[in-house]
Amino acid sequence: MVKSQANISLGRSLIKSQRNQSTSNQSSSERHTQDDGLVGQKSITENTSLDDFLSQTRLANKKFTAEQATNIRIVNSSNNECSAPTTSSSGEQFSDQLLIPRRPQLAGIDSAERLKELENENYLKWRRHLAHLQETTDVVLTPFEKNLEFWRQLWRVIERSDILVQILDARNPLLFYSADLDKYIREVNPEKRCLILLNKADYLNREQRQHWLNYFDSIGVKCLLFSALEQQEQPVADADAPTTLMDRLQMNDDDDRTVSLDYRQLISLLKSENHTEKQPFTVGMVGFPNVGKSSTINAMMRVKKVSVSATPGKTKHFQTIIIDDQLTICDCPGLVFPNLVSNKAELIVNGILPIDQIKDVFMAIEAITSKVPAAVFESMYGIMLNKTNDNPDEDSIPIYVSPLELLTVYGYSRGFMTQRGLPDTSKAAKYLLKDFVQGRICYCYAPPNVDQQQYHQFTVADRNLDHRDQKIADRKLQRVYEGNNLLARTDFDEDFFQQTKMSGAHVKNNNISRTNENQDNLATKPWKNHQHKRNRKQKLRRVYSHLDQ
Ligand SMILES: Nc1nc2c(ncn2[C@@H]2O[C@H](COP(=O)(O)OP(=O)(O)OP(=O)(O)O)[C@@H](O)[C@H]2O)c(=O)[nH]1
Ligand SMILES: [Mg+2]
Repeated sequence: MVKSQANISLGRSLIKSQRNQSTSNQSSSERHTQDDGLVGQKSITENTSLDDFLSQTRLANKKFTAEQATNIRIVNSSNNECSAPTTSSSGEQFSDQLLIPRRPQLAGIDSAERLKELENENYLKWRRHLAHLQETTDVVLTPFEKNLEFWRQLWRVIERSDILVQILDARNPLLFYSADLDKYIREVNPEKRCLILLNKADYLNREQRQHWLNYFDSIGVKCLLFSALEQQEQPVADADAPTTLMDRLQMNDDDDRTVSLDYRQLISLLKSENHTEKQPFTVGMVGFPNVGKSSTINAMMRVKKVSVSATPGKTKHFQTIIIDDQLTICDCPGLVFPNLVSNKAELIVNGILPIDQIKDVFMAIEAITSKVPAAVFESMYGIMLNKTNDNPDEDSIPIYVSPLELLTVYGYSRGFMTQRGLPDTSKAAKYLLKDFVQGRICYCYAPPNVDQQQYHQFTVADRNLDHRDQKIADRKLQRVYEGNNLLARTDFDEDFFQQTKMSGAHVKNNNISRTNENQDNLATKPWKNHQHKRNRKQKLRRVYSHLDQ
């Protein structure tokens, strides 16, 4: 039956009025504004100055007219301020000024428009504060999140949650930690608390885990260790078994905090934080992009409930997942909080920004080669590198490699070539960065007051070849070498002329070459010799010759 147009529009208007009613019935704490133009947009960490200016004028609700030729200022190019940013040694003293934007107090706000205006105002104030901090000091900030819509989503998650779990990548926890988030959640409601979950604990050994637990204890923050990947990989049937070897060795020691939590332990620990017996208790998962917020939720659910990706910025809208009738989890999109980082390359190698956003491949690879010794690359990729001497002491053994050398040699070895026949360094850089971000080349940062050299030591793995495999590989290599090394052979010319003799080109009446060819053929292919058949036929003819007469 075909529905009439009138029925459809009646249905639509009923749905619309219902939706309006439900919005107006919401409690004041659940009122949120959303800039329709911003929904579904990407996270913005870097803007051109014009984009930035335009977005700020839009938020400030101001209109500008262009003025030509009146405001021209000549900038001396020799005095250019665009030099590479550096981290200030005195940067830590400003860490208490690295704030996240606050949502305006809802009391006394009567309309959504007014709330939106105040949110924009607060956001602009916050941007000005950070800009002022950068201008007046030598502090260089992380390219932090500049899309207000993402901050609105964080505000929403904070208001819904009873506790916040700040998820940090265990390889470099302080880069991902925002002390101000802890402060802000208490400002919203003094009953709310913040926990630290060091995810990707599978990258750390026992001593490293202990160092970080000691550090967070010393600053009075509750810290838990978890590995979403290990928990996901654990088969459902073996759910009761401990996961890693280290965890198996320590399975009897319940009090050992260096053992990463089992997903059931994590769930019960979160439930135990519910001191007010609120049902359901809501936990917000927040943090930088790519730290494993969604993976942790999937590990807790034992199924893939939310999407996960190795590319940062996968979750774009917050989602609510019900674990059971006592516990609900909120998955928040990843946000880059303001922090002190030397440059954008640092964010890329730490997996916070997508590798595709890379502009200067050498700067990004420098961030890796300055930490990882050349021997690690050599053993991992089976290449030989020319090392540079980083140490001013002339006699010291060079252990590091320059980005150009690494990219060139690695590019050659993988066959990444440009059309001009040169190694494709940008393609090589992307593969190397991927290996670093995904932990195939693992580098872990020490907490303050722990010596980095002692904390993280590289062990160069032999290339997983046992003795027999190594022999086979050597023989193969030798054969390839011998096959290719034609100049070393003494019979090189003879072979060549032999080949032309055997070429068998068809020349009319050239019996010599054909006879030669036949003889050669008979020598190499005996099944082509039909002489014996001819003999047999002649013999038969002789035997039966009387019948022919
Ligand atoms: N080694 C290891 N990798 C992990 C672990 N947890 C997550 N990952 C990997 O980290 C990457 C990012 O995981 P996600 O769960 O998408 O991270 P997210 O925090 O939700 O990221 P956004 O949605 O972009 O904010 C994926 O490639 C995961 O496989 C872990 O415990 N160990
Ligand atoms: Mg996610």
